[in-house]
Order: sequence, then structure tokens, then C-alpha cells
Amino acid sequence: MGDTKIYKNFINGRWVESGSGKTFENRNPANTDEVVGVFQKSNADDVEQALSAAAEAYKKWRLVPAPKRGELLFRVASKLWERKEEISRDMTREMGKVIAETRGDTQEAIDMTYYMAGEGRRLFGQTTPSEMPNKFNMTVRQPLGVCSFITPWNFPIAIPAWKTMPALICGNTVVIKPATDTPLSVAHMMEVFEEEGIPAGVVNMVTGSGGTVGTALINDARVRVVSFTGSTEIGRKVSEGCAPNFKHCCLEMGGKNVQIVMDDANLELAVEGALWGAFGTTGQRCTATSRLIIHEKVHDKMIAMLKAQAEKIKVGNGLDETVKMGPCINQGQLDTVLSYIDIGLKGGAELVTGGERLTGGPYDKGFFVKPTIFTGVTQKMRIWREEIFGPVLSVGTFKTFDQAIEMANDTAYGLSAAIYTQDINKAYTAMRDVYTGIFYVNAPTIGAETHLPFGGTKETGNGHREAATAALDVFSEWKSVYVDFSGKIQRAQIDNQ
Ligand code: UN1
Repeated sequence: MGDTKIYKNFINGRWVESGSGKTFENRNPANTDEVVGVFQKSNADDVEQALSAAAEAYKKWRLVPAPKRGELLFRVASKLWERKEEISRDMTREMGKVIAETRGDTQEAIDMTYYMAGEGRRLFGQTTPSEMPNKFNMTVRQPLGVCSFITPWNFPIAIPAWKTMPALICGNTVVIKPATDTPLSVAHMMEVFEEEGIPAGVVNMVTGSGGTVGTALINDARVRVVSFTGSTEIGRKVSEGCAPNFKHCCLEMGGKNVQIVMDDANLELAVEGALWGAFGTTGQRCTATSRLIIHEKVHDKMIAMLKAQAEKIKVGNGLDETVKMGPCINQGQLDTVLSYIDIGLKGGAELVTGGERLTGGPYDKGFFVKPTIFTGVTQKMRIWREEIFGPVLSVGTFKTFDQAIEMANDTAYGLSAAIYTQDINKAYTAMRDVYTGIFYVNAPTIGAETHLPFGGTKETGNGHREAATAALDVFSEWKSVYVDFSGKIQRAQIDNQ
């Protein structure tokens, strides 16, 4: 292993080895010869220590004035900014997406941290009149306690920050299990918290498998909030695990996001949007465009434009600034993508471009696949219905606007959707009728900003939203406070009738 750095768990303000004595390697998906770091393969005992530390730290942290918690987050944000390039480069090495995008990922974490730092001086509740004289009513947010997070590999620091920052500003404490493919980005976030003097136990990181670490984090009765981003299949299990203790459970899961292109659309713009939405992050975003539906009048023209542009996308190691698309995250994901390409072909879809693994030279050391486009995809086909999480775009066509809306909604998921049109009436009608959590007009399905709620309908989520002030509702509970200064008993609903 040579000089490869061994990273430890971060528990109770200290970097500690797992009691298991076991570790795992984090390899670069663009070059599997490169070991990015070695991480702790933690066991239930490690989780126990982290949860005890978080439970103990909660007693004091909840009483720190929120503006003071905010000051710490401001310092964390500015340190993340100082370390942005280093964090982003390491992120490209551990998960493969191109450096411009990992810089965006780190920036998203910075944005969220500043946003939530500012919330320290807001955390607004309400004051509202009482139905009684000489009585004062208000609502205040109260924290819940220990929060546990199971975070994904596709946004290795942004999504951990989406969860951690609102939890902390509300006064909760945190134990986080990063994805096994991307623990380094979360380790960097912990380093920054440590450098900025977060009290011991307020944030903790335990690396390792979902089966061991994740399960322990979901089941422990001390945990009051579980926030999970990942597949719908695992999300369902997380939800079941939370049910017996009635934990807050915030789930962000699958997507099968659609871009609609009307016949009056600016086609250049629609092509650019579809390419960025489908092949950005190698299609490995919950918000990725995986269905494109094009009005029949402009279908052939747009496909010719898409094919020409897709074939120009340079695929490779994301640290090379000229590369526009990196590898799939790991062998398993590559296999899944290739199997869906096969499913598409066998199902009768027409392959326009791509459709195979890239091989030869440096490609042999990574999990690279060509940007792939299928046309003639019908609503029964599996590549229309199932989330692929790779650079595969399924294209269908329609005759009428109503048909486009019906097709857009014909999915089990509901994260993001987009329409390209010059017709403001159609844009607003689609905005109203497409049932998703995020909707774009003349912009791709990816690119949510941190001060708007993020999340989806149907099998994408369970009604919660991340980011913006919506996140505060996950990490706090309302307390309604009644102060009676009349000096006598006043019976609501009775004495004032
Ligand atoms: C995800 O894919 O899980 O809107 C998150 C976007 C990004 C976040 C994506 N800001 O595409």
C-alpha cells in the first residue's frame, strides 16, 4: 500500500481506529490502480461509541445560542472555501466526476453552510393572537437530539452538508456514515469541523458498510432523525427501520426525470440541456435526465443534433480539464449500465450512439462507458420505467401537449422535470400538471440551488424536503407556547364564547 493514507473514524472529537481492526480501500474509478485512501471497516461497537458521544454532546449543544452555532458554521463555510480546490480534486479522485463538477459539489456544500449559518439568526417561529384576553401565543423550533445520516457517493460533500448543516443549526448532534465509495470527502468535512473547534461529539463520522454501520444507525432508539439519500429499495427498508420508534425519517430516493421538448422550442438550447442533464455526472444524479420526449415535428432534427454533440463528449479522467464525462462509480454500476443497454436493445429500442464500454489504454483501468442514446423508447419498456443511474438517455416522441404531460407523469418517481418551449401558456400548464418536486422551464433537470426545497413526489421521497428552510422542518419540531398573563383561569373554546 506504500504511502497510502489510513483514515480513521471521527468520534467524540478524536480520530480513532475501528475496534474491528479491519479496513477497506477507496480506489479511483478512473484508474483502479490508484488507492485514494484506506478507511475503517467499522462495527456495531464503533457506532455505539459515536451515538453515545452524540447523545452526550447534545445536552450542551442544544443550549448553545443558535447565532453562536451559526458563527461556527460561517467559519466552517469559509474554511471549506479555502480548501475548495483540494477537496474537489480529492473528490474527483475518489468518485470520478470531472473537476468542474466536483468544484460545483464543494461549492454546493459551502452555499448550504452559509445559508444555514444565517439561519442561526432567524429560525423564525410565529407569534399569533390568542382567542383570550391577556394571553400571548407563539411557536418555537426545538431540536430533536441525535441525527444519523446515510449519504450517497454521487454528491460526496454536498449531500452530507445538506443534512449536517441544518441539523446543527437547529441544535441537534450528528453521526454520519458516508458511502463506502466516497468516505474521503466526508473525512475532509470532519477535518474542517475539527479545525474550527466544534465541540467533541457534536459531529461524528463512522465509515463502513450499510449492513453493519447503516443498520445500527437506523435502529438505535437514541437516534431521533434518520436522513437517507439512495435507492428507493433501501429507502423503504430505512423507513421500516424508523417506524417502530417513530423517528423522523427523511428519504431522497430514485428518479426517472424527464425533459419535454415542444415543437416551438429553441432546439440548440434543448440539445445543450439534454446533454448536460443526461451525461453530466455520468448520468449519476438523482436529478439526471433519463427520459427525453420530443415533439414528432422536431424529433429527427433534434436527434441528429444530439448524436453529433454526444459523440464529441470527451470521456476520461476527470482531473483533465478537457474531459467532459468521467467513469461510472464502480464495477457494479458499470455492469448495471451495460445490462440496461442490453435490456434496451432486446426490448426493441433503437441505439443512436454509444451503447458500449470504452476500452483500450487508460480506459481499461476504469469503469468508462460511452454516452448512450436510445430512440423509439415506448412507455412499456424497462429503460423508460427503471432508474439506470448512468449515461443512458431514453427518447420517446409525442404528437400533442396533453400526450407529453401524460408521458411525463408516467413514472413511479417524481423528482425533477423540464420543458423547453417558447409558449408561456404551455410552460405554466406543464409546471402545474407535471407532478414532481422540482420543475424547470428552458433549463435542464439538474442544477437545483440550495435555498429552494429539494426533493420529490411519489417513490422519490416521503414528503420531506432537503435544503432551504424546508430542511429545518426535518431537524426541528414545533413547540406551541401559550403564556397567560391574565392571572386567572381561562378555558379555551369555552370562556370566550
Ligand atoms: C442528486 O442527484 O442526488 O440539482 C443531487 C442537482 C444538484 C443536486 C443533485 N444540485 O442536480
